[in-house]
Amino acid sequence: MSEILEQLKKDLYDGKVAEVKEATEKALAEGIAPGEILKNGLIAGMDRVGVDFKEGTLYIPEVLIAAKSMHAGMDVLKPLLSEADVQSMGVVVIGTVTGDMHDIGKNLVGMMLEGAGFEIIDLGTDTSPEAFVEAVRSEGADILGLSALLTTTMPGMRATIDALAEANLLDKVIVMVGGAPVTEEYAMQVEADGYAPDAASAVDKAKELLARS
Ligand code: B1M
Repeated sequence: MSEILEQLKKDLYDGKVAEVKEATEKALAEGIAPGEILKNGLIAGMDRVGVDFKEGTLYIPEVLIAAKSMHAGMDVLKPLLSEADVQSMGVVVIGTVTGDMHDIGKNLVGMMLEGAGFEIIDLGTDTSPEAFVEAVRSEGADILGLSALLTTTMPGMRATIDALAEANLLDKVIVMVGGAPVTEEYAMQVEADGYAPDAASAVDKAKELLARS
């Protein structure tokens, strides 16, 4: 592992916002691919945060500042990950489900889809089923992406799918779900059209589902 990525991981863990931005720029200047910086620097650092948060050696304020650092690094990488100048592949409405404030993974999925040529309408976090339905209708979405990071908010996926059915939109939009606690089995259980474990596979899955529709 290169020294700069090790530094990036450490700075992210320590919540050093300016240093994370700097290290991300330095890694790019050293010729490291944006995808590798993301995976082995930013995401790897955030994974360590997650482990220590779970074990109780890091607390919410520290996690929040690490998340802020993650965003600072992602801001540098975003134009590079999204620079593919291709015709629109379709419209994706994406958001984190009701009651859930986590947005880093959802933002990554949005960035990667954008990079693959999709038009992204991001509804942010804590999005109600009604807001998803309204956006799917008004934006003429091809795909709806639902993200959840808490076991307690996963039912928001089912509620959103039920609301789409009630609005007669379920057969007009492809529903994709994901997030750390979400599984393929859960996706089937809530009758989503597809599931992806990470941002890169979300792009493959979106293309596959569109080709099948
Ligand atoms: Co929270 N949190 N958090 N948190 N947090 C987790 C999720 C947790 C696993 C930590 C732990 O205990 N180990 C735990 C959930 C336990 C559970 O339910 N199973 C947890 C908890 C409990 C909580 C609170 C309840 C804590 C509290 O208040 N007591 C609270 C809830 C607040 C709320 O939402 N209502 C809370 C709060 C927070 C912060 C606000 C402090 C902060 C969020 C900041 C932000 O997002 N802006 C935070 C963070 C940062 C985390 C951890 C540490 C990191 C999450 C993250 O960003 N990961 C997390 C522990 C962990 O996951 N390691 C944790 C990096 C990101 C790149 O990965 O989001 O998994 P991820 O996204 C991946 C894939 O999942 C996938 O692709 C992404 C990229 O590869 N993916 C999709 C995601 N969405 C997808 C959608 C798709 C397809 C793929 O299709 C549409």
